Amino acid sequence: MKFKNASVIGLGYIGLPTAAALATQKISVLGIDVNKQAVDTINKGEIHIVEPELDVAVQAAVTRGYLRASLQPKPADAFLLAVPTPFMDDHEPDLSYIKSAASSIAGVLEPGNLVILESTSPVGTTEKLSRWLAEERPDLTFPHIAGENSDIRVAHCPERVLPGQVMYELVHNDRVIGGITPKCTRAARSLYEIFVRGECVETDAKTAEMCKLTENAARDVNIAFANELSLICDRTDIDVWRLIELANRHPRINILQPGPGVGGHCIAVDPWFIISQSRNLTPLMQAARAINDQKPDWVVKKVNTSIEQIIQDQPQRAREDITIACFGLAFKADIDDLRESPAMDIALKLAAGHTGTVLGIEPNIEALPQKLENSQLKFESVEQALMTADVYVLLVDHKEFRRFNPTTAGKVTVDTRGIWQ
Ligand code: SAJ
Repeated sequence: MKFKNASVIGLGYIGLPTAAALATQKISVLGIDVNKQAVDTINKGEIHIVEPELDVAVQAAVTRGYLRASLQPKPADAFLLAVPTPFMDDHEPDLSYIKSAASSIAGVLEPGNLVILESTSPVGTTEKLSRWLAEERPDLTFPHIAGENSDIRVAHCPERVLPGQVMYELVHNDRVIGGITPKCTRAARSLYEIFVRGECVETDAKTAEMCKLTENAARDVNIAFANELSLICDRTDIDVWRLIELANRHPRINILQPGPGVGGHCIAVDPWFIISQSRNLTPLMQAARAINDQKPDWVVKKVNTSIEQIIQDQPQRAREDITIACFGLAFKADIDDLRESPAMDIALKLAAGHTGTVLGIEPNIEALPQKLENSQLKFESVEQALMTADVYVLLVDHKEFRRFNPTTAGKVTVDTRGIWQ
């Protein structure tokens, strides 16, 4: 299948880089988003999210006329849906963004079009997408009913890029591509081969859906193992990071790193898409979720124990005179993303429970988000925090925090990432 143009629905952390990657290969791309500000920003050749090298790619694509953003879909050869798939309060997946994206493109579909779901989705969602489109376009045929002879091809190709390395991984990672029929798979593959240098591996839609969920669930289970080890090692006074380093010297062992908990919108979310469809078959994944979700509370307790220790050692110290500094608020190293961050959760819990000052240090942002202005957490610079803190809590292994080590200066530290060990 040949493509002259494509439309990407959802211009966030995945959609915008994908749109730019296609546009770089001289495919004329129309990006669609419900956020007018994002649309206006992109049309100026600028970006509304933080991701290395994305600014240059978007600016070049817009300047050369290959990328444009709009609130309204238009006909195109291919449509890529890259919208969020969060979960609801009961951990059931929320597919409403996919449904409304489907609804927004249904009216402009034409025979021969390809529709690709990129969003991480529970097994069966690609077929649901095909059904939703069919309901809105009874004049067209879709692969879940018409099979290989359908007017429209529908496939799943989950994104797998790591925030912070998106532009590189988008091009170099292998892609798993699963259509509702083999013809759908091949059509999607010919689109990705335009910009992907990794291998484009063919499968069916269900396997592709499960593959993406499996990758993130595997990472969650592995991190949970590391987090469980960190609790055991804390009690037995063993350096867990050294322990893991030594164990990983075994040629068939590769344990990940413990931390303050698992954050972001993927690893802590996607296992639920498997669990919610197979509750009785997923005790391991459920245990991993529980272990990783409980880690922030364990860290809060650990900090409180350190404060007790200071007061015990220096009875003249009042609790309200003790300053806690939380180094890092983002959900992982060297990014500015505070959403679903265990570090932020810990800092806010400490701020709410401690009678003294609690400082939040995050070199990747200018100020705390407005909604936190009334919290007890005080935004502070690294330098100022280093001068005033009594308890140093390392929550994110940002490069800025590797340049000093309060442990060597005899300070009280709670290091959840092992960089000051
Ligand atoms: N974390 C640890 N210990 C580790 C690794 C990570 O505690 O050893 C924590 C991080 O600090 C963070 C969380 O896990 O809080 C998630 O970070 P991450 O770097 O593991 O993953 P994400 O969410 O940035 O991106 C993941 C990636 N998936 C895998 O590596 C299997 C990425 O490739 C996916 O594209 C992305 O999810 C996604 O969108 O699904």
